[in-house]
Amino acid sequence: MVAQKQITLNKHFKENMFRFIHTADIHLDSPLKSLALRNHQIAELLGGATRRAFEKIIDLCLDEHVDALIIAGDLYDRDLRSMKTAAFLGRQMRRLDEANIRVFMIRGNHDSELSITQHLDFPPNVHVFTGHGGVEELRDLGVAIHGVSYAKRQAPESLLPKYRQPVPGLVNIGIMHTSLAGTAGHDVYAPCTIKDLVSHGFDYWALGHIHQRQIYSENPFVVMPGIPQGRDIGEAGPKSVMLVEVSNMSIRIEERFVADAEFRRVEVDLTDVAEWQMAVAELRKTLKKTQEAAKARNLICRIILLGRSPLYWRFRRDADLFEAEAHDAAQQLDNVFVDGVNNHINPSPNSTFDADPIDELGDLMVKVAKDSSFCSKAASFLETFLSTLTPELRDRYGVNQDSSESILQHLLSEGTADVISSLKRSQTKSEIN
Ligand SMILES: [Mn+2]
Repeated sequence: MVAQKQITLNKHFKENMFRFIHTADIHLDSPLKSLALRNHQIAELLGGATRRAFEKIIDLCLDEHVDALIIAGDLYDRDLRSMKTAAFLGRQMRRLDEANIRVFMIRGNHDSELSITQHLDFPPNVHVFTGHGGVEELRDLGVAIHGVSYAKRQAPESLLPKYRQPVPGLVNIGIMHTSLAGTAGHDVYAPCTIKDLVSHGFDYWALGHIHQRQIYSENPFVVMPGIPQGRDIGEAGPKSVMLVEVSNMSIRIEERFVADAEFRRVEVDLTDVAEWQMAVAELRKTLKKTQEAAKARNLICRIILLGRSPLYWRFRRDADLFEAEAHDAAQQLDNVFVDGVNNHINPSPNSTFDADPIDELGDLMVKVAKDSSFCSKAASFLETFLSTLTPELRDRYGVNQDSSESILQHLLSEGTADVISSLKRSQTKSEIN
């Protein structure tokens, strides 16, 4: 089911209809993140995914016979160095031109006016707003489209003052690339508030920049469509564009899924699962269900193992074996891939304190790791170790007192568990021999 929402315009709008697709942040041909490169199948899949998603957006424009495509910035990822990217874009834009579909786009921080190192050969249906901003009036269709491009990569001030007032008697659409009020720890780009946008008097704000889709306001519409193709597990979930219809004094929006590959975090709860084969069966079942719910043809999963399980030590010891099982399970479903397994299993209460001497040793080690005199000795050892590192590596391991304390705790608990699981491994080996 697609999400649909509608507002009523309190102004006269002509009989005719105006329909458009709103997208942003395509980041065409953006380089692969290092994680994807570890798995050649995923690397191959993601290598062409932004292009395939863009092609699907063009297909959707043609299938729906829309009047226009609106791109709210960051169409490509960085200065357009590749002739191949430019040629691809030109081809796709010409497909729209042949169908009399217009394109209205602005440049964002990734594809600002300054970053264009090669001339884009766009057909005449494409209108790119400049850094000064402007308005395109389509009087026959009853709409006015406003846009302002990024002149430079940075936009520390609000761009809203550059937008004209709404054109009276027309439905006004504003295209803006903005980080809105911003998130702590991130640079701001053309900062402004939802309230500022709402009070400007436009009927639909077509935003871009934030990769997570969100409808910030419904009257008027203030819409961030999100990235149409996720590029790593940080951009998980179904990805889409907005199909917008202006007609009969109303605006209706509809979400349409376009991603070629979808990332998902797949949680597998192994509470009380005591047999390895049962854990594998649970994983297979969960993968199948996830595939059925996915919106894209290809699915890239990050498996998250959870719960309190008697298999805790086995999973710690045989993590590589379970990862191989996960790849095998994925391979048996078409177009499903696993980009990693995160083990967050906890020991079940009755598996920790049995008569096994190694478990008893583990219990003792956990207690010792909490002892204050042990901790201060370990801390001074860590300090000595950190002082032997290069400054860059030291930065990665924490630069202040608080972070080195949490690193110490992390190392102690991980180290304890690793020692126990490797002792268990040698115990198993000696049993076999
Ligand atoms: Mn951006």
